[in-house]
Amino acid sequence: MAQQQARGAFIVFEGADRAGKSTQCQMLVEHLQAQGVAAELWRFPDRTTPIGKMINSYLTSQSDIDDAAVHLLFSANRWEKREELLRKLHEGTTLVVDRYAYSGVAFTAAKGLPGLDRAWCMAPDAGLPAPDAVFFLCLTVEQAAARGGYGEERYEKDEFQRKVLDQFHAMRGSSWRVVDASQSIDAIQQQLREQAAAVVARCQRGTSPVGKLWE
Ligand code: ADP
Ligand code: FDM
Ligand code: MG
Repeated sequence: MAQQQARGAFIVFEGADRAGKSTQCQMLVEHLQAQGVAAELWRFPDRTTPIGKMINSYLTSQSDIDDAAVHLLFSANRWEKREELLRKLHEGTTLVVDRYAYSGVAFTAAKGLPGLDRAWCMAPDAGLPAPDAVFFLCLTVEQAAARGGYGEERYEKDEFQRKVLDQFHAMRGSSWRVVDASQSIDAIQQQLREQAAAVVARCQRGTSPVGKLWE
């Protein structure tokens, strides 16, 4: 059997809108870096690429794109980053990623459109690198609402967010760590740091190759 190399960890954050993903990702990356761990913050969609710019224009309602087509763009936006993502991990950099394919599936499947069921939504992401851990920040729509109003983007509506949450819960798997996101920012961060340290250490031992979605 080929000997495995030490590598960076691939950690994904998922959860409801306003659950605190972006806040916690940023804090975790800064913490890891302060500990001497090579770490980068990534996010999906990555709005900087040509595909990401089309997605941004859709999310900000500057353009309308067919639901199936935009789903494939979100997936393509992950595929176009695949090589760089794997290279970074193998160079030893830990990636903390704000949303990934689980959001892709949850948001399209939540539309409840004929033909676009969960199996269809999952298919284009099959074979992408699988995260070593998914930190799911769990918050109800009502708790999220107490954190202030939505922004201007498509999908930022209570009724739709409820359906998205149902889809997330249906996808929970063994790599998921569910965190109660109604706690204080610091209490959540403390738990995430402990969980992340274990994942980073496991990947540094070099016994754990990067998996593939949805295997
Ligand atoms: P997300 O990226 O999941 O949409 P953000 O990190 O942008 O969430 O946080 C959304 C809002 O909620 C921000 O105003 C943020 O300061 C606030 N917030 C984040 N975490 C908490 C928390 N644990 N308790 C209270 N407010 C929070
Ligand atoms: N989103 C995100 C999708 O619909 N599909 C995807 O594959 C991904 C990664 O884009 F409404 C949605 C989820 C959210 C929006 O918002 C991105 P943030 O604030 O940039 O996370
Ligand atoms: Mg965010």
